[in-house]
Amino acid sequence: MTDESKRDKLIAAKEAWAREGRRPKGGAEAGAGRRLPPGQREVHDFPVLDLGQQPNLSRKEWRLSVSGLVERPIDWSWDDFLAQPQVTLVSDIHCVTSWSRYDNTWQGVSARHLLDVVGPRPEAKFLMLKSFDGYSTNVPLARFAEEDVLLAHSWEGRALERQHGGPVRVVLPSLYFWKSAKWLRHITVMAQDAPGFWEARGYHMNGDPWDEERYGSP
Ligand SMILES: Nc1nc2c(c(=O)[nH]1)N[C@H]1C(S)=C(S)[C@@H](COP(=O)(O)O)O[C@H]1N2
Ligand SMILES: [Mo]
Repeated sequence: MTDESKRDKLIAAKEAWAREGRRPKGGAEAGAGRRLPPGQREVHDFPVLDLGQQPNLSRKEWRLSVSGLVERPIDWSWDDFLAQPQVTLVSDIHCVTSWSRYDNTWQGVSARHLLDVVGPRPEAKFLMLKSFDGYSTNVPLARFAEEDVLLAHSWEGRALERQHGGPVRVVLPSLYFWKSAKWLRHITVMAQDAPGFWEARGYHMNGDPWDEERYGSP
């Protein structure tokens, strides 16, 4: 099979699950006050999920731009990015395909700092995250502005591997992991919500794992 047809098959399968509203069976640990959201199971490896085309970018080639409803648009090189204050944050991953991975240590630039730099306008309510592989995903500005969100360049003390989104990915722990764009390229700040890649194919617009917002928002 060609890469192209493999990718089409994968996308078709996920669209079908989204149509069926397929929902993993709730694990024994699921429930109020628990660390594991409903329908999730803990894993100890770190699965790789993407569209099958992993951009091969050096840090020199990488750039990040932010535009839309902001006071001060940016276009950062790697050096600009590294010149920002750096944070280390530990968080859990919850993937909509039902795996969760606890205690991931990430290092990079906090989303709050990025927002301070660009200054969202009062009418700004949503972001579209866009990646070097053509992927996109929408997130509420309020979620992106939470304390534990970052643009990560390292995981467990090492440069983030290409397969996990290096040079830089978003890490947004309070939503399912499809919202954490790998190979981040651009952020558009918007007043109205709009669907990203999977959201246009039946995934939930918001994606909160505690409310099991997996598929089929109106
Ligand atoms: N650019 C890009 N980011 C992406 C994806 C993708 O296909 N392209 N897949 C998403 C999905 S569905 C998941 S579950 C996570 C997987 O991240 P991982 O491969 O590091 O586990 O990345 C998300 N970010
Ligand atoms: Mo995912």
